[in-house]
Amino acid sequence: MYTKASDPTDGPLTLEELQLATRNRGMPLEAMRYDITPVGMHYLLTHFDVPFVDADSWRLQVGGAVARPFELSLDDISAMPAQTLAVTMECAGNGRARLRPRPLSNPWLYEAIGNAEWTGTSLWPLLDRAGLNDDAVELLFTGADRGLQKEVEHNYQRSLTVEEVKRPEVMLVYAMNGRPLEPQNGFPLRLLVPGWYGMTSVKWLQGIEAVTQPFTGYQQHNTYRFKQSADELGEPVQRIRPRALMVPPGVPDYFSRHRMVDAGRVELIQGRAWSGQGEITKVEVGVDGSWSEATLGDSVGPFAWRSWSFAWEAKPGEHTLSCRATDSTGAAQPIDQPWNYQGMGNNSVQTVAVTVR
Ligand SMILES: Nc1nc2c(c(=O)[nH]1)N[C@H]1C(S)=C(S)[C@@H](COP(=O)(O)O)O[C@H]1N2
Ligand SMILES: [Mo]
Repeated sequence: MYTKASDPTDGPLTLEELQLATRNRGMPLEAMRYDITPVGMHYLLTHFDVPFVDADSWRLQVGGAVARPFELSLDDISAMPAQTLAVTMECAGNGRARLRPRPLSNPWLYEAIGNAEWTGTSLWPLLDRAGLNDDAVELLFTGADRGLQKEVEHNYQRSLTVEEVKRPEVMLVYAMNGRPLEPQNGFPLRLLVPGWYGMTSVKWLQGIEAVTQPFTGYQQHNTYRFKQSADELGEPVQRIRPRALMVPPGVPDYFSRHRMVDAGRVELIQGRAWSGQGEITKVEVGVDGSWSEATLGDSVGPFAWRSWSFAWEAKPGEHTLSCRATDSTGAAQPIDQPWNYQGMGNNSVQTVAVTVR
């Protein structure tokens, strides 16, 4: 029987969730050893189908409430001043599958993250060239992919306020880790909004339209909301909440992923921490519920994760390791996350069970 996605569940994973999970892979947490996530290990989230885009005939349309609408080819955009930025991206639904009851959508645990090096051109100079009308309030970004969600058919679209797109780090990107975007990451061009959860960084971008009313389309109004029930509008999900994750220590059991560590030596627990709200100022590691500060390493860039490490004297027995980040706004990760209807922004602390033998 088909389980409606509006019925949150704490039952077994449904085939629909599995179907989404096999299309939308996560980043294996051991990949946090790399400063820059290899493209093939970066997480993926695609709502509909990956569209087939012919780069030669593709054009980006810039229009709406502007004085001078225009279109650009990929060559035009590649010829503009380029910047490269390491940016940690995270899906707003990361952690969803740990909420009870479990909201039905892509069932992420911890792994909807990646830190790529993106190359492109800053968006604001382009909008300046188009000349925004005085009554323009938002920019609407349209992707080439199309499908239905809750019976509403639409192209994937998200908007941002004029204020937000003035940030120089908001860019149109055509390369990831020095290579043209892969089809699944938005070839030939995507928006990149550092600091915001991933849904804002529209892939397969084909249009940018200045609008005079706030956009109320499906991906803006019906989803990406912190809310308690279907009929509530709720607050919009925007910036990435602080999170620390650890590289799973020792070796795993294949099926359960339970970790085994050898006793009699100091185990270096390491990981990454990030926040879209401000710099990471503290990471703590919990060993069986008792917390100590980890040593912070460098940040890979102003919008990228920061490394951390902690020397653990592993004594024989069963242990629970946890990690918790705090950012410069004072926000810290909760131990228990209050439930929300769509399973958004669950940044509760990671716990890893370890057997020391
Ligand atoms: N056009 C389009 N853009 C999109 C999406 C999509 O389904 N279609 N998914 C969004 C979401 S929810 C996330 S988390 C990121 C994921 O980017 P990635 O697959 O390159 O990691 O892309 C965003 N941009
Ligand atoms: Mo997402």
